[in-house]
Amino acid sequence: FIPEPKTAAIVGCPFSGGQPKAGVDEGPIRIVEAGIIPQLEDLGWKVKFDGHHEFENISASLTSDPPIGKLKNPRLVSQVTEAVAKAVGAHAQNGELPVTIGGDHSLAMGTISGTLSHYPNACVVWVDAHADINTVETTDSGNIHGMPVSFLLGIGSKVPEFSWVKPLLKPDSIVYIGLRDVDAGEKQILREHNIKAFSMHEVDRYGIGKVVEMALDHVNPKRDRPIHLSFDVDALDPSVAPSTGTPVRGGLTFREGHYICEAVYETGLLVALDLMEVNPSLKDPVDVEQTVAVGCSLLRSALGETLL
Ligand code: HAR
Ligand code: MN
Ligand code: MN
Ligand code: MN
Repeated sequence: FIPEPKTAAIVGCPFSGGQPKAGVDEGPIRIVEAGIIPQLEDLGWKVKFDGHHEFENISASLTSDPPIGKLKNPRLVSQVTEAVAKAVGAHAQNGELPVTIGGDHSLAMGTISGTLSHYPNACVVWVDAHADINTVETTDSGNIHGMPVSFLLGIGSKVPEFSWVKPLLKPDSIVYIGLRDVDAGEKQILREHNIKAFSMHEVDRYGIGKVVEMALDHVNPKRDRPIHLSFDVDALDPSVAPSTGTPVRGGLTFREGHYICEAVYETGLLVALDLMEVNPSLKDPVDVEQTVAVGCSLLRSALGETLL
């Protein structure tokens, strides 16, 4: 799908409005400072990066952004993710592979909308401790980073402020890997809509190799659909990626996380990539450096770095 010479477009998204903890907006800045661009160039990619996106004008234009129902910062999240959707869609249209670095996972409302605008048949592999599928009705926290999938599917009651989000994603076109902290309401949604999910229980039972094969067999049985990989760093065990806003014990090992990225790359079908929720302000410098480094190495694995 991506023409040669392969070009990746870094979409740096310093954004934290989908959740309450400051610092996740520094994630993309640190990952770029750590050298992700030359690292991807070393893998043979042409890498475009024209600076991190600036969402300040959006925040500045919002004199106030009171909650809508439980949803926090709804106008800000909507306008930022709409801008991200346009950026990602334009990169895809240009034949580039958008690599979106967050920032919190509400951004995936934008990235996946952008991908589907150009590749309507794309499927999504969502790697996360969380299902991020709460609706307006089921969210307890009101943090929109726990909700992007429901907006993409068009489930739950509609919020006019988010009318730009088109329900382009079908429930059989997304598969989860790594889940272990799923709210009761989310479990019900997953069941109701028959959404395939491989939790850590299945990773333990079958091993990561079999889980990725089963996941791809579900969303992409003929291996002919473009793939959007949305990777929340909290899918990894907190011992591997400690500096993230909602760590949950019992996560993917370093190798399991990288294996998913390698296996998706090997399909030759990857058209868009997200790496979200690295928050460099939550831990000591050693843990932060480890988390930033693992973010970089996940991105390299998804873009073709091999062990041999
Ligand atoms: N399910 C909880 C909520 O809706 C927490 C989920 C959000 N945490 C994330 N997303 N990092 O993956 O608030
Ligand atoms: Mn750009
Ligand atoms: Mn997430
Ligand atoms: Mn998560």
